[in-house]
Amino acid sequence: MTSQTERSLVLVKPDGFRRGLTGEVLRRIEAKGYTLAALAVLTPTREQLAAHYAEHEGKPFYEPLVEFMSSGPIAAVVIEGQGCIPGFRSLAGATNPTDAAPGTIRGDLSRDWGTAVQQNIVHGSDSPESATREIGIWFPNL
Ligand code: DAT
Ligand code: MG
Repeated sequence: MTSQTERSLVLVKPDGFRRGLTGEVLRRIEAKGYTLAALAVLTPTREQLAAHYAEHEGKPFYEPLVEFMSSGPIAAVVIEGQGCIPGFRSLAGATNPTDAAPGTIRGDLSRDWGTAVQQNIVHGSDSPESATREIGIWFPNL
């Protein structure tokens, strides 16, 4: 890893995993040129989700978010490459799938299902500090 290389934590959320879209998400990451540094399939515990989503505790969508994220298996992925933190956020698109542009993961593959929490296929770290913290939650041995 060069000094400029960065890593980001990507989650294929239960909606994406359940719908068989993990391969499509990984395809877009690899087609962009980022590499996979770690990959795991697991059902998140509440403890992992409380740590991962600590910044959202107390918000109206927090409980539905934790409920949704623990509803089934996810794919946790560490990706690598210069600029991959903002780069993956661009690939993912806007948080709300209705607003996400066509061509993005959320714009192409999701929609508003009328649920209390947005089901938007993927999570991606939003800063180098978040990436380091989040990778430690999902891959403590990395
Ligand atoms: P992002 O996943 O784009 O970083 P976030 O960190 O603000 O977005 O929120 C975490 C997740 O919570 C997001 O992916 C979907 C859900 N969410 C965010 N804001 C919401 C809202 N106002 N109503 C319903 N769900 C929301
Ligand atoms: Mg976020």
